[in-house]
Amino acid sequence: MSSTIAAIATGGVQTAIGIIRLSGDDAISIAQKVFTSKTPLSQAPDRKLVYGSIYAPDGALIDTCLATVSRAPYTYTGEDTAELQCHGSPVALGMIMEALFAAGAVQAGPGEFTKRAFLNGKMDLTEAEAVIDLISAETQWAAGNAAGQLGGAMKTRVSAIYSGLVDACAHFQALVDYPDDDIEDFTAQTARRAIETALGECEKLCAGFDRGRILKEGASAAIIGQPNVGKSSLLNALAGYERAIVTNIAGTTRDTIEEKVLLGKVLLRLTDTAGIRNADDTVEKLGVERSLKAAEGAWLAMAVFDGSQELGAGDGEVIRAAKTARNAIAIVNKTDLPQKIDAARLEKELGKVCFICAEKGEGLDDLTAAVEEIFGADIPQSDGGVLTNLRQHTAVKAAVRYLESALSALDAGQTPDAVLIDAEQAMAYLGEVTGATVREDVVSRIFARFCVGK
Ligand SMILES: Nc1nc2c(ncn2[C@@H]2O[C@H](COP(=O)(O)OP(=O)(O)OP(=O)(O)O)[C@@H](O)[C@H]2O)c(=O)[nH]1
Ligand SMILES: [Mg+2]
Repeated sequence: MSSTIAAIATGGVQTAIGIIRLSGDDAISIAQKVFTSKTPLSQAPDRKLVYGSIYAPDGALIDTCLATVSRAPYTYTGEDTAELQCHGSPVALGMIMEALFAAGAVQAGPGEFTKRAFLNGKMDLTEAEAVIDLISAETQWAAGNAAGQLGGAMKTRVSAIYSGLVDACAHFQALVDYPDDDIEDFTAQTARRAIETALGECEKLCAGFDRGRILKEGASAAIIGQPNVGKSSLLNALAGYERAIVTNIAGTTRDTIEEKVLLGKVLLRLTDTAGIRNADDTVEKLGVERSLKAAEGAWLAMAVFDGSQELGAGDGEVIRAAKTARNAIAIVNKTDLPQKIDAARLEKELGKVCFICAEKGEGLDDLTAAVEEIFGADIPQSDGGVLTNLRQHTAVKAAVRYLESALSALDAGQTPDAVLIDAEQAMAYLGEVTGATVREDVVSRIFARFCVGK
């Protein structure tokens, strides 16, 4: 028998509608104790709204609202559930929660509804983790991928690999059980092919992780350039507020400054950097080292140039640094001044050139379109079949190791039982991805990241 949990699902701020959810064996009877309606909730059909009133234990009216009940197993959690759609007053919702506690409900922990759904087999772990990803998605693309995973895209991919390995293990088991049989050659070959296929699929999943991470967490972009070209002005223009100090003194920015910015559909984790030049000053030298490092590890180098100046030796250094990033774009700033820059050379060197006036915020639409284009080409949208979750990635990587080991064991002519052990380990790790073989403490940690009420 499960306890009946209750939580405000709509957060603690004033909203038009505030929803309280209940789940557990007594969800409907507890809801009925506080909610009075013409048709009692215990007699209400599933998923039909019922109009009624909510009363405190002392009989005082708290709210008039709608309620709905759903009976196990056809519910989100797999248990009986009730939902009260009240007015979104945090005070009234708090009073209703008190009434529900008095009637026997207990406060739900973070993610407890989804945890129950997982434990009751309503969803696997990839789908459960997609719930939190969808709620916390910061871009349309991230939301799209999470929705796909919620729809079972990752579960389908991983389950297919898992079931291929079940077949392979059955073949190896046959070899272990009937070593002298003449099925040996055929069976060994079939089993090897199944392991190779599983390995290929796992490797494909791992290869997509970088892309998935960028999709989910945003792409790193380093704004680099010589001193005074307008790097910090660009950061401020994109952030929409004075994030970094801007002055006409070359070398104003000494250290890296970070800011998350949504550029069109692309979430960028921007880093403003110190101007790249041969500095004598120790602090500035360290700053320049950080600038070069930021470019090197970035998904995108946004190389800024002062359009009112001719390209010089220092710009060559900036171009070299930009080329160390995964993608690069040249940004010619200060278009409000007479132009002297050789934009054609920049295009030849870095491929894409945008013209902006950071001070007036001009040209940012073109820059946005250019970044979206680079992103779209490098990070194709996903329907949920791409790994975005570090825990899942770590487990698939471990499966890859065991599958490689299984193949080496086969190559080395080891006995089928040795290969079988490796293949079964790989299956256990794939089971961790979907939750089929995951430890309880890991499950608890996963759901602790959720919000209360989900
Ligand atoms: N005319 C003009 N001046 C600009 C523009 N953008 C920035 N500036 C000026 O250029 C100077 C340097 O701007 P910053 O944004 O501090 O340049 P930075 O590249 O961050 O410089 P460091 O931090 O020293 O490396 C400031 O005086 C800005 O006002 C622009 O579009 N047009
Ligand atoms: Mg600066």
